[in-house]
Amino acid sequence: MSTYVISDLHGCLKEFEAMLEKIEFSEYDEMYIAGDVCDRGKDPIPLLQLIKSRKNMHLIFGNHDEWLAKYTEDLIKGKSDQSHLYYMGLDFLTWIHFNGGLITMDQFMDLDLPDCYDLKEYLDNPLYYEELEIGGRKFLIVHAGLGSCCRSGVHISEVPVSELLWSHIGIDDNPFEDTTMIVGHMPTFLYGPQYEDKILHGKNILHIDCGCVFGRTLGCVRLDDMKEFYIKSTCPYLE
Ligand SMILES: [Mn+2]
Repeated sequence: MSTYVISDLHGCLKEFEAMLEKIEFSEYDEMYIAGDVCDRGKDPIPLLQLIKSRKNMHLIFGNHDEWLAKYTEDLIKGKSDQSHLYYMGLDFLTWIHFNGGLITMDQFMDLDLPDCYDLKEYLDNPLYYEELEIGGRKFLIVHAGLGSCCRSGVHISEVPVSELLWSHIGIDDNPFEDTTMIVGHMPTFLYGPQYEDKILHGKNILHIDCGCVFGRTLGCVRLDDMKEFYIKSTCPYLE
């Protein structure tokens, strides 16, 4: 039995399936998805449904998953009354128009009503972080960072959800001495061209978003032996 962590799938179902094949993922393994399953890529809703259907896949929310969760009720209303969606606020428009939410919204609204409610129920009970101990080594998995709580002595339960979802963490900014952090959110190529296409190792912290949806790679780490696995993205390359 092995434990894997992956992040920022952003609708990249094909690459995720290729990764599952590569790591020979079985019912005896566990997969933690460190947020941002939704938006930008081709298949966010089928991907979310796949993850939801597998007992051994655990979604830790990212900001993009939070966006869908926040608006499921409105989208369900919009299925029978489109005018409902004309009056959504700036945050909704920011999600739909500037952050790749349109495809997620479209695919969600194309679902049958029972499937909409199934997904809504799944998203109504989010996980924002996970602490694991594997082979005597402690791990903390979170989507983005700790924000202003990034200081020694802090406990993860004190960190506001908005920071866990949205903040940016520096390459070496892990305040926990005895715990290895694993984060996504910020594609590694944005830290510099030398970090492109691979998992970035900071001081006791791994940045695992390798920018799959931006045409780079999908990275995955196995916590039992810290072995890394990669799948080349089929998405268009974006600067
Ligand atoms: Mn994110």
